[in-house]
Amino acid sequence: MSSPLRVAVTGAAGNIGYSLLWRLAGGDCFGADQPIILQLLEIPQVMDKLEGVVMELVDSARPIVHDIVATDDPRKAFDGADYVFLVGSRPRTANMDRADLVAANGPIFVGQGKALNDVAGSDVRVLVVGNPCNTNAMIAAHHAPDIPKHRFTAMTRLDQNRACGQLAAKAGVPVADVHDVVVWGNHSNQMYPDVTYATVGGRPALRIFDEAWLRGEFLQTVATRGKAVIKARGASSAASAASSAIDVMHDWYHGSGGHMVSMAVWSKGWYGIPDGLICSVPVRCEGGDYEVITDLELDDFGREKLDKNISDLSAEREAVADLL
Ligand code: NAX
Repeated sequence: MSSPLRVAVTGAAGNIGYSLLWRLAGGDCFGADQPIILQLLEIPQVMDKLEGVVMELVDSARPIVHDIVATDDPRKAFDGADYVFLVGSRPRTANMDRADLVAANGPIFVGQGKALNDVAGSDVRVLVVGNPCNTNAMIAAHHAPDIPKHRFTAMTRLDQNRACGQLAAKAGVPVADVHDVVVWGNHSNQMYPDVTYATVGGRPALRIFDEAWLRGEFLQTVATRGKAVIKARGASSAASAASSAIDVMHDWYHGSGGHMVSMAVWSKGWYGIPDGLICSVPVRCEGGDYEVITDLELDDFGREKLDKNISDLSAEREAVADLL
């Protein structure tokens, strides 16, 4: 057996955490033979609940879990961490708009970025799930100057997976037959799931689905899926979010099998996305890293969608200017 990976999870006593931790402990992310040490972070008021989660993890007796650390100190949670899931943040409440959410959660990622910078492992990779995840990832990366910017990503994989699910259902094929769907932009209802290069059952998606459906019902369903889940379940997406977080880190670690996947990453100016915005783009993962695919064509519809996302992300950056 190889030596354990240190895997940190924040918001570990929350809804997503309750699903994510068991997928990690079951070996779905790094492999069934790869030992892990779970380093779990919560806020002081929630440490009792986290203790209960730890009891259940212990009671699950998962063989790859070599140790569990539960703490309210980010420096302890991130100490030597190889892979970090930043899930913890304040959820959006009834009368909060996106700007309020940005203002409420931004400061969390200042402190966590600094702690990562000081104590995380030298090869650390960080996935931000807590919303607004693109801007939170930008804030954390900004405050971790010693960690290369490309080691931070924000999660748009749930949007990609939602899109794949809809395409598979419409075509009547297993979702495993859907490849190379790409999400552009912000993790918000403005994100753009692009099927221009996607295949379904080995055939180009554009030859299977008509444009009116792709730009209408499909786009609308994916964009409002989070709300639909809340309406049906009475609670926000948790297991699907955890599953998508596993997919991101799985592919980052093992590779994406030659396929394009979506990661929101620190822009270097590709596709006209201003430097330093964390924006979802197509990538391929291989050898423990990812490469942004920088030469795809966007049609006028896609360009307009991406431009709207760039404008939203720029406004979010403005709103947190005092934290940068
Ligand atoms: P919960 O409210 O169930 O859990 C969040 C947990 O984070 C709580 O236990 C809370 O105590 C903890 N927390 C708050 N501040 C913290 C801090 N400073 N350090 C450590 N822990 C802290 O929310 P949950 O349903 O688990 O969702 C977590 C986050 O994921 C939310 O911001 C949510 O909006 C976001 N999501 C992001 C998605 C994405 O695709 N990027 C999809 C799902 C989800 O909406």
